Amino acid sequence: MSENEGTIRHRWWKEAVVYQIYPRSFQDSNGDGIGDIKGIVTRLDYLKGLGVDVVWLSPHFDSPNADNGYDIRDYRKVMAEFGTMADFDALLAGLKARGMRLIIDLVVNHTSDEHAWFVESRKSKDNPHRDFYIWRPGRGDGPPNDWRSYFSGSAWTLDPATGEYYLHLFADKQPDLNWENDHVRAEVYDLMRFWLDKGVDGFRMDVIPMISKEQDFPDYPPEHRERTEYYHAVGPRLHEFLQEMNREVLSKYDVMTVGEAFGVTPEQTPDLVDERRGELNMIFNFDAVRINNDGRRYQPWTLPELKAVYTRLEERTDAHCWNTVFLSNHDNPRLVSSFGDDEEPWRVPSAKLLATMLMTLRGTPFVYQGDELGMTNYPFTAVEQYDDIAVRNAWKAEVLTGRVAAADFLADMARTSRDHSRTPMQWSAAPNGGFTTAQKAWLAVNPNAATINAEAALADPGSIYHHYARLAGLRRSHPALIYGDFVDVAPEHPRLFAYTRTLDDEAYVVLLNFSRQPVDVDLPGIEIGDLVLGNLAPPADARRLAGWEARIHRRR
Ligand code: ISL
Ligand code: CA
Repeated sequence: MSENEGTIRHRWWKEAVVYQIYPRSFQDSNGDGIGDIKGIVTRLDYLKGLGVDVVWLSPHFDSPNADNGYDIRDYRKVMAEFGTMADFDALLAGLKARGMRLIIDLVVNHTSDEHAWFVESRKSKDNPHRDFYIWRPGRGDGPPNDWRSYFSGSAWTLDPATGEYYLHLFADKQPDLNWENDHVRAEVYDLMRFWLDKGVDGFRMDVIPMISKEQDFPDYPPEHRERTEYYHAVGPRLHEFLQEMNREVLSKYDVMTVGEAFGVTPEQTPDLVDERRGELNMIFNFDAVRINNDGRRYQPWTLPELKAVYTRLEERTDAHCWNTVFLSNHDNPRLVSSFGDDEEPWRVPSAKLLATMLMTLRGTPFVYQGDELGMTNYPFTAVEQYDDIAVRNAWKAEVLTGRVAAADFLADMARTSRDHSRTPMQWSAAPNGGFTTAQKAWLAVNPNAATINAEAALADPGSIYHHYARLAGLRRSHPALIYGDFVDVAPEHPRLFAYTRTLDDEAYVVLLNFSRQPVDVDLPGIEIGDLVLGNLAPPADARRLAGWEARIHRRR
């Protein structure tokens, strides 16, 4: 906050632009329809040209893919479909050679049920690995408590071998590790060292706030029955575990960490990221990305609500904390379809507007693959077209039981499904968007690849891709856009997001028109200054924004 501004410490990960790669959907190199590491290696110059500093690679580990790699069978092995350890090493070397860094996904709330630890654990009650997971006897004829899986149904599955239930907050093929067990924590720290010693630059930590569980396993408290993530994210030993992890491992390396803080409120954020606590560098707060859906149902949203999220976060995190900025990832629909306007001719300007916002809000920006092309949601119409376990399980639990009408379910999914972001990258107008030479990609390519693709974007200086590159360059060379104070100067305006970023005597005004209609900029007491970068041809009237216009001005 302003009074502490001078004390903010400069860190490479605060200055970085991070790009998320979902390897299954990025680039296939061997024609099997599945993206792979060799494919990524062929696209490193594309990333460098975009202005990427850090790549976050979604899970690349050996996995039976019940949840596309978020169910890990062997933490020290590369998924065969993605390639070999030599391929991974080549990726790391190729990134470093271009001055980029790599962070990988740390998925240690749970493993796959095919992990050797779980295979052992389920064998008998006295197996040495029994206590690596969370086993409890049932209550009456049912599970131990009322906890629900995020992929529908109970979070407990009865295992016939021993007649006990194991806990899985996600799919039944994703049993939760028992973090109370010292051996589990030691194993996790060890696998972290394995990858850090290879030279990776940090971790994105999957659902990390959920690792600690209340040991008497009570039913949900009434206030958390609906949004259970706010219960699971505040387990009693969370901070103790993270401080131990930091002491034992992270503090020994110059790395960055970002926690996927599903269920953490802005008020709780400093507990995880205040640098004096020695836990994480930053977290993903879900308030913005989930403003129009709860992960399942679509809900209408307004711009003042979205703006308020950023102000609330800003007010709760002082100079010892750092935030992230993201509005999409592999668990959410496409950026331009969710927050912009994916109808032509608004798609390009609105995608550039969103890029402007990501790169100029206060925090490390995370760009999800394909958003730099303005890729849109896929026109899904039938349940068979979806791959995601979340959709398939919810269909069974809600539609096949008659609780939700098929048409309503499909209408929600057409707006909220995770698969929108998982359709393959659109590299060119070639069949399957140039993603694969196979007849069929693992998930259908959006038919609009014929026009929305990287080849076209690279050739067009006015493309969304090149706008990202310009924004990344601007951010990199102007500390006020990184470390500067953030103030929303028109919080109530229904269509205009206008904010200042100020550091010492350098000040920017960012103006974003979130609508098709022009907006008059009337900001009493705010001098706008000179135009630095906009998404449309320079305006005739500096005080009027055209539909979806986005501008960065610099005050003298
Ligand atoms: O997208 C969701 C449900 O459809 C979220 O609830 C999501 O599961 C939650 O944000 C946690 O996400 C992470 O952990 C999951 C994995 O499926 C997601 O891909 C991952 O990002 C379990 O590992
Ligand atoms: Ca492949």
